[in-house]
Amino acid sequence: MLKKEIKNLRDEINKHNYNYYVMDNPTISDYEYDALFARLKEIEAEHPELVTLDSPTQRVGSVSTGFEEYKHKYRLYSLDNTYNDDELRRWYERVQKECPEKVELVCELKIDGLAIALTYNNGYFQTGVTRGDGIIGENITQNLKTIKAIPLKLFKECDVEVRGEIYMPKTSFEKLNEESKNKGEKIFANPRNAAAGSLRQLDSSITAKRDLSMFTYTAIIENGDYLPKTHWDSIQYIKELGFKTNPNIKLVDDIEGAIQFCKEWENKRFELDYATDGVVIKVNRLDYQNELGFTSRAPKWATAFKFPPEEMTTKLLDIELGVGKTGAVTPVAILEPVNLAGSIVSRASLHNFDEIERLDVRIGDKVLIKKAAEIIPKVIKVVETDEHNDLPKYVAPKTCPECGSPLEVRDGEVNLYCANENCSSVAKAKLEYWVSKEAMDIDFIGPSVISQLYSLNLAKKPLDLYKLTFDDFMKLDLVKEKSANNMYNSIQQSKSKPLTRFLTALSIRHVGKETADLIVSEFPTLEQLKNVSLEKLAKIEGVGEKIARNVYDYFHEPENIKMIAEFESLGFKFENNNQNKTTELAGKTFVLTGTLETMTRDEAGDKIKLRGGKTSSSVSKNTSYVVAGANPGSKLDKAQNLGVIILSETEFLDLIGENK
Ligand code: 0OW
Repeated sequence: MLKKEIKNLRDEINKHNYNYYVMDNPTISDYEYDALFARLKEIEAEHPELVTLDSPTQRVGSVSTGFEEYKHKYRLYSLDNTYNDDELRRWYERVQKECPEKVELVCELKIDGLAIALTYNNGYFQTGVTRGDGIIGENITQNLKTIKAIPLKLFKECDVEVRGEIYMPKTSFEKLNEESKNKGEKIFANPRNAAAGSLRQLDSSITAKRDLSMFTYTAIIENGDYLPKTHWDSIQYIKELGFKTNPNIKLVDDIEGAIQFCKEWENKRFELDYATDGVVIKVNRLDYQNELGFTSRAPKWATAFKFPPEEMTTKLLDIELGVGKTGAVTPVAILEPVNLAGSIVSRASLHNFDEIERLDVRIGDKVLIKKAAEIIPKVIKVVETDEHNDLPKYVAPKTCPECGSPLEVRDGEVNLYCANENCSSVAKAKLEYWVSKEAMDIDFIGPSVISQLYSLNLAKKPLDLYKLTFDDFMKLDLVKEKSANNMYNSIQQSKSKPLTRFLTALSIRHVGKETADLIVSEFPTLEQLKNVSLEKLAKIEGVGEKIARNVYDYFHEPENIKMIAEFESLGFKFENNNQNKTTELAGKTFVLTGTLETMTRDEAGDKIKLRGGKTSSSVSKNTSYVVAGANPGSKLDKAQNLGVIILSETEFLDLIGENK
């Protein structure tokens, strides 16, 4: 009897949650809902053995010490962006070229939230993971359970992995910020940050109060009762499973229909109660998606159209000067805080002093700012006012704000540079860059620690970091044993970071992460980097003369040679996966088509590159091999027409000597 009552209560409450949080259609009053919930909790308290995985009481309530890393079973890709109709049409032409029939498209609003992946076994919610870098995310299952748009049990008992976007409704975001302001707590700049901050709470009962929701847009069905043939059908299936999907989705015949959809929602989106920053356009047929495949970071069968940034006017309160790691002194506009495209903005870029001259912008002016591609906003122009002419014209600085040295113009550059290569600001900027995520990614060492190490004369340049002892860190304010240990260890451990990170961290002009990756994939050891010729560097696709010259000169500068030798004597060993690069496939070009059983196309590509081969996305008479997996597409026909050698997956594995 009791078992029956508890099951009825559970199903009843889950049904009301589904109606309210997934279908936006409440079917019970809060009072009645609370009564049911209280009764269920009461019975479960007396009979804990009757609690089930999908009981609504299991949604709240655990404090964790941290989130474990979790390797996604299937990679979460990002999206390439387009910013106007022509780019959209060009994308569609590339897509249509690969597909025999007219390509219809699905248009979805691009929710500006946090991407996550959910796995369900036999219909029960198992794990929820943040996207992370697409390969490794964080397991935040406990926090995701508190989101009622996420079903604990599906309407079908299948094994499936879904992806979607967690978001905080705008109204909830405003309310949360209001409350935080009243409590003197920090406020979030926009709903996406608020959602991210709420999901990263170690105490899931805080997450539970943050009114988060989710739109689901991808399902990977492992053993379901049905395999959709189109994205449109997969969205219907996702709904049948019990997930919330975005209602403003549209199936269109071609790119003109998609452009229409983007125009319609460019302004209509402000009526929605959730933040969107564009439209995601996807090829509808799944066999075509398979055929088109992926680049190294994003699907070729989808693209994001980004809405044009918004503009706002506000008052220019001051102009601050920043000195970067290259010594460039750049002006930053300090603004009266204003809400721009969902974010509170109080700083904007003024680029350089020529720009200030051109705009004739003066402190006290009313200025128009614009969010350019969703990063730091920029000052577009001065808004004509009566006061403008009474304000004093801005005068560019003659000396460095940090060290007082004269500023100089460098050939061909618009920026002003601090002439003093020992300028403390430049040195600190270089140290900050060294430890940053993009470079050596050293935890526990941020700008404030750098600034203290610098002013205490403990570290003036990156090399000094590796000579610091535990006791040195104990000299810093508020640093106790635990964090001194963390700081010391994370610096020491950084000695075994990959060579690409080290090359990036050296701050060679125009050599950031992407370029460093290109160079190291050709020359995977430090020895090779030090001795490679200028010509060979310039030959690397995407590097070119200018950057090759910067790299070559850097490694031939006497004090750099000395510094690098010191790094090596400190025990730097560069682990990277190209150490065992061979040349057995040198001169061979491969095209991969269809789905491989034993690896992704990315992994196959890496194996080919590791053996000195190249991959290409289209078949031509220069193609050496086409590797055809399951459901190959038009590339196979083309290979047959051109007489290119076609390999099955097994034959490919034989060729590379990996057929177990
Ligand atoms: N933010 C979204 C959204 C969407 C995936 C499928 C393969 C690559 C993108 O609303 N509606 N659809 C997709 O499709 N992705 C979306 O967002 C992702 C999260 C991370 C990168 C994209 O922004």
